[in-house]
Amino acid sequence: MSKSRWWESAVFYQIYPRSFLDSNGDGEGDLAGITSRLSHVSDLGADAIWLSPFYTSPNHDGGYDVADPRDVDPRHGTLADAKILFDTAHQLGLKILVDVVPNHFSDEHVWFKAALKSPKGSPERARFHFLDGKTPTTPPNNWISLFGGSAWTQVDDGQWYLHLFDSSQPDLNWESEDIKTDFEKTLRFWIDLGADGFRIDVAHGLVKENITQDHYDPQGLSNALRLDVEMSAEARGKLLASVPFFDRDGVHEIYRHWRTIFDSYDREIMAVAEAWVHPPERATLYVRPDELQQVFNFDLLVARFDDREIFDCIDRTLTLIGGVGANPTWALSNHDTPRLVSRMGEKQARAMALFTYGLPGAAYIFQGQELGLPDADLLDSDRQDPAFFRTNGVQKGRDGARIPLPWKGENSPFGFTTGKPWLPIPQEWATKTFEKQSGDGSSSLEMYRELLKFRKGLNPTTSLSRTVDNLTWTERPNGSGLIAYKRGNTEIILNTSDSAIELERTGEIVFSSELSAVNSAQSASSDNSTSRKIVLSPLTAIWVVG
Ligand code: ISL
Repeated sequence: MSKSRWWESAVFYQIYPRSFLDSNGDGEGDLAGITSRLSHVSDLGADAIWLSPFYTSPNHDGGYDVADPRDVDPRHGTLADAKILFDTAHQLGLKILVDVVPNHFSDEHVWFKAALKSPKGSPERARFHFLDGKTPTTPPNNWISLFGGSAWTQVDDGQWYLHLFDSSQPDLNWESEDIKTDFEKTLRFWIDLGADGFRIDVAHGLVKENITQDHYDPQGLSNALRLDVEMSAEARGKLLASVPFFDRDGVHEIYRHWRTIFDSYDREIMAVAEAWVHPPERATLYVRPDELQQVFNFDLLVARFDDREIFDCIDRTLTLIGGVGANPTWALSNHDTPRLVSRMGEKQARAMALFTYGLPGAAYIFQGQELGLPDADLLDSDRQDPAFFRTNGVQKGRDGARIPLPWKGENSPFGFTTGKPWLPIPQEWATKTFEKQSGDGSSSLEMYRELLKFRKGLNPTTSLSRTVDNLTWTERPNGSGLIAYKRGNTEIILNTSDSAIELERTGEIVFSSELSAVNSAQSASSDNSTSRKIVLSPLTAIWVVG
């Protein structure tokens, strides 16, 4: 039986369970809450959901500190709730990705507790990275945690364990057979419960090299890794490209093995790698034919609203990912990065969505992106992200993008919970609730619904989008702010500049990112000839058909 490559042009809606909907009034979202509002996701026009972690966890890093990868945290419900969620999603025609977190466990995982109680050199310690220090008080090397501070924490008998993230997230040793077997069990567990695939957390981090040595940044940005300081996304990307704990060739062997597990099922199981790699060519390795089906493209997630930057990123991705016969993915925000509206501005965010989600390949939408939510300003006393604490506030952290969703009513918490939400929801969001936006043609929500309908028109069959060949650039960056591409008889045009741009086109504008929709994307027939003048407003994208 041939399996359907359902993921190729699918729209994935990312659900951050803590912040979607709380069904029991404890202030945190839960699986029953998600189930009760899945219709929002299917009505939006998404094809799949990606669920961020809901597993047993002390929750020091929003659940990415997993204490039991095969159970549900009581804050989020039970395994029975997970099964109901999966079944309901399938009934609504939605596929399900769950997050798998193979770089680390929580320090509350039974294996880490056993390691702490076991002596140096024991098999229990060999599942993690326990080493002696350089001196009794100096860690084994100078690696720095991505959340700031040393990547090593000392235990009672003097040894140190490695954690690339929080000290409550000990890194796993992928040379250990126990770890390999345990993850195979976890993958099968969720597939057997009904999951259709996985998002692989820190997919580039599993293999570490030269763990007994200090690392010196070859670009001279610093003589130790200073990830705990503010730096541009580009500088950070380059710095991380050089480190001996990311994107080592050895990770691919793990994913080749995982692929054999996925392929052993009679339905199509897929995975998307969260791999921040540099240079972008390195990303193609994760999607070779015998590896994973997708890799996130993070260039657009950090790009500025600039014609050249956007064009370069898209064009490079199509060439590289298409070059290995894989399909691209397009994400504009997630739970780790500033929200699109805060990164670019409201108008720009709408235009960016119209331009990006017409591209061939899969689209990822982070919950609340469809509502046009910005990041919230938080009091430092409300913050929970370990990155805030480990950098002594130098990095504000990611909480601003993780605020619970505003559903209805005039007052915060807008139907999210009957209790106190785990992060406060700004009262100004009264105008941004799902209820207020539903049915309002000028709202972000209705624009996304419309957009996903139009998008389906571009991808009527999966075979059409299998290759990236069906895209032609019709306007390349020339300094004016204009870029455009065509797929079939649809041209998608973006103006990133502050000035209106006049164009001659034969087709009709069917869709515009401007608030007052098609009317203001002036389209006037100058005479009866087939070509007409289009005035494309500043910071706007349009779809032209014909
Ligand atoms: O490598 C990076 C940047 O170049 C990092 O962004 C890294 O890949 C990222 O922080 C990993 O994020 C994921 O794992 C974290 C968790 O806090 C995030 O929420 C999750 O998305 C640790 O599990």
